[in-house]
Amino acid sequence: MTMEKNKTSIEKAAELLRKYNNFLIVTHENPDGDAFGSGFALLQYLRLAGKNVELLLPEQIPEKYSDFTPSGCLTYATGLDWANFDFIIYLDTPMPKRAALSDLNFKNIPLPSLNIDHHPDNIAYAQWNLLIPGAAATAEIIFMIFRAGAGAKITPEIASLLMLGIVMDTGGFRFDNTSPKVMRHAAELLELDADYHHVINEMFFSTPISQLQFQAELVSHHLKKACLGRLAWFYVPPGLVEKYDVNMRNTEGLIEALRAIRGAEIVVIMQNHEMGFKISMRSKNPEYSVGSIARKLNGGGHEMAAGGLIKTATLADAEKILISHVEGVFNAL
Ligand SMILES: [Mn+2]
Repeated sequence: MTMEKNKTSIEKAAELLRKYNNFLIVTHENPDGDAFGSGFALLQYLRLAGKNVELLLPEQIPEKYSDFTPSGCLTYATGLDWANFDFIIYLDTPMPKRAALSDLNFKNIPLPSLNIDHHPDNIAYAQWNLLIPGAAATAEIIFMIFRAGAGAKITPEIASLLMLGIVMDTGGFRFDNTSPKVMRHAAELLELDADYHHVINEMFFSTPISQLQFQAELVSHHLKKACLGRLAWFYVPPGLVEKYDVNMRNTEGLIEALRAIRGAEIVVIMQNHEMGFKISMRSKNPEYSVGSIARKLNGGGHEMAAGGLIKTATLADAEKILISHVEGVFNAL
C-alpha cells in the first residue's frame, strides 16, 4: 500500500520543522479543542523558533477558546499568497476534503506538506505523514515532536495549549482513549507549568446559563431512545438554537449529557442539514464502533467518536436508518 511508503517518524517531523522557515498550518472544518490546541501550540512554538507561520482557520473562533487564541491567527483564506510559504502542515485532518481550506483546491497547493494526525482513517495524503492512531490527540503527537527538539522550548503557554488539546480529546481523561502514555505526557506538561486549572475552568466550568437551559429543553422534550435504551439521541429541532441564542459550535459538551445516561451505549446528536440530517455519535463501549456506522453514512472519525450525514428528506426516515445501523452494530456480536 502507498500508505506505508510515505509514513514518517517523530524525528523526521521535528527535522522538517527545523528545516523550513515559512509555515502555513491548516486544520479541519468545525475545529474542535484538539484542532485549536494543537494548532495554537504549533503556531506559538514555530514563532518562538523564529519562523514565519500562519494558522488558517475556517471561521470565527468559538467563545470558549477565545482566552487561548494567540494574536495574529488568520481566520479566513481570502488573499493567501503561496509565495509567503514554503511548507504546509495539516493537523488532525484525516482527508483533504475535511481540511478547512475555504475555497482553495487541495490539489493546487504548490507546497511540500506534512500531515500529523491520530484518526485511524487518515488516508496519508501528504508528502510526509505522521500518523499515530494510538495517540489520544493530535496535540499529544505535537508534544512528542516538540520534545524531540524542533527548534524552540516548550513554554508554559505552549504546554497549556497542548494540554487543552489533550483534555478536550480525552474528555478530561474520561474517554476510552485515556492511555497510560497520555497521562504521562499530561504529567510532563504539568511539569512544564501548563495551567491545568485554567484549561479545566474554561472548558468545563464556564457554560453560559442559556446553553444549560437549551440542554434542559433537549433532555425534557427531544431525548429519544431505541434498542431498549442502548441507543439514545437528541434531535435538535429547527428554532431551538435561536430560542436560546446558542451557537452549536459552542456546544461541544452537549453529547456528554447523553453519554451520562445509564444503559445508553451509543449516543447521537441529530441536526437538520441542507442535504438531510447531520449526526454526531459517541460509543461508550469499544466493542461497538460508531466509526464503522459513520463510514457507511457519508462520514468518518474515530471508532468511539464519529460523525456522518443521513441523506433523507424526513426525520422519521433518518431515524429509521440510524436505528438500523446501530442495531447492526449491536447485533454483530
Ligand atoms: Mn483529535
